[in-house]
Amino acid sequence: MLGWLTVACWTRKLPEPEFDKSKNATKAVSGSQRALWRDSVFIKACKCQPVSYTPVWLMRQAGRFMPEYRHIRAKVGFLELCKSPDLAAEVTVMAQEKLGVDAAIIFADILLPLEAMGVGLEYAKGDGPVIFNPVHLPADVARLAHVEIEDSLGFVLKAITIARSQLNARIPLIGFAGAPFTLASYLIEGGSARHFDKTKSLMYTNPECWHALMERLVDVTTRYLNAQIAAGVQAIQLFDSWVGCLAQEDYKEFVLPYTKQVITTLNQGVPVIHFGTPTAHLLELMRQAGGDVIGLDWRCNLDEAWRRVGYDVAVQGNLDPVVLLAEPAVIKKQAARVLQQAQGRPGHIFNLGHGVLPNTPFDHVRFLVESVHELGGQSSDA
Ligand code: 1CP
Repeated sequence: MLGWLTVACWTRKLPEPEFDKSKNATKAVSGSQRALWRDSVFIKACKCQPVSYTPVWLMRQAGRFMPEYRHIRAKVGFLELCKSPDLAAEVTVMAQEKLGVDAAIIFADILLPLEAMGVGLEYAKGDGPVIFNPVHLPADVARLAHVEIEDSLGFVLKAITIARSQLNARIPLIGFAGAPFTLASYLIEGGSARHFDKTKSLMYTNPECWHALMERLVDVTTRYLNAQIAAGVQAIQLFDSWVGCLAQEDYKEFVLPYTKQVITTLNQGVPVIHFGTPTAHLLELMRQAGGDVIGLDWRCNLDEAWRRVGYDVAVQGNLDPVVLLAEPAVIKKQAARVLQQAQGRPGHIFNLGHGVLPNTPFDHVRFLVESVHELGGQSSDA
């Protein structure tokens, strides 16, 4: 362990590692009943409680960088995979086990509830998602279908139940949804965007339509997330992936009240991670909107960002995903820098500043997880 980490480990008083690696491969027979995840390093870190080592998981930890995932995808389309609970659960559990990460995230996508709203969704090869009937006018908002979660998104809930039963009982399962702004951006742009010009134009020129759309998205998202909690997830991540394109005042007026409403309407007691990019200018406002954990992208310094949001909230992040394309020595050095910025304070969850890139070598990802465990205080016999 690095010297500065030893000094900074005053918070890590627990003598016993909460997670025994040797048990990782053994699937829990009665995981949900035993609920060992309650004492996991991940859940404790979400609550800013001291832990014996820094937990790590990675956004997009199940994805194209993983050979087993590519193998499955060679036979099954992406939407079909999301809608096959057994396969989605398999991918979820496989990623956690192969990487040795401290949390699993259910395999799904933030755009699934939009498809349920009847706008038509396709993941075109190489071009990203396409929404066939984008929202531009109040009439488009009025046309959005009411979503009965069980009927339209029951496959995600089923995947959660299966994944929970197959995961090691010590490993928490994270559920997720897109935050209202990021979902609205896909609905309005009709897919991925660069400048979010259509989204912002609607916001500025037709605020009533904007507010009506956000209200619809808050309603679907809160019911969807509460259903995920009921189905068995232990934490929630709210992805506001593209919210950093907004100025502070616009975030305050057009986004904050809605994100806050989602977070406050979620069943209490389940930690919420509130993530966005590139959000250095929005961190205090995101904190106001809520979340037990603020997700940081790689463009900000973790130490400064944490000071700004306050040490009574946990932080997650924030290694640049591109670092994983570099050689192992660089990966380790950069991981050490992130850990050094966290100073061993209670409430740091190690992650990337955004998702794992598809062209990342699997071995590098695995090496990162091992390095974080080693540098972040996991004893070698654990
Ligand atoms: O196999 C493939 O080619 C599909 C690639 C892929 C994958 C693996 C997509 C398409 N989605 C996913 C899974 C996914 N998406 C997960 C699974 C769990 C895990 O992390 O392991 C999660 C959490 C998401 C969330 C998601 N989807 C976000 C938020 C996270 C982020 O990256 O900011 C977003 C923006 C999406 C939209 C999306 N899904 C897929 C694509 C190509 C896109 C568009 C991205 C863009 O607009 O740039």
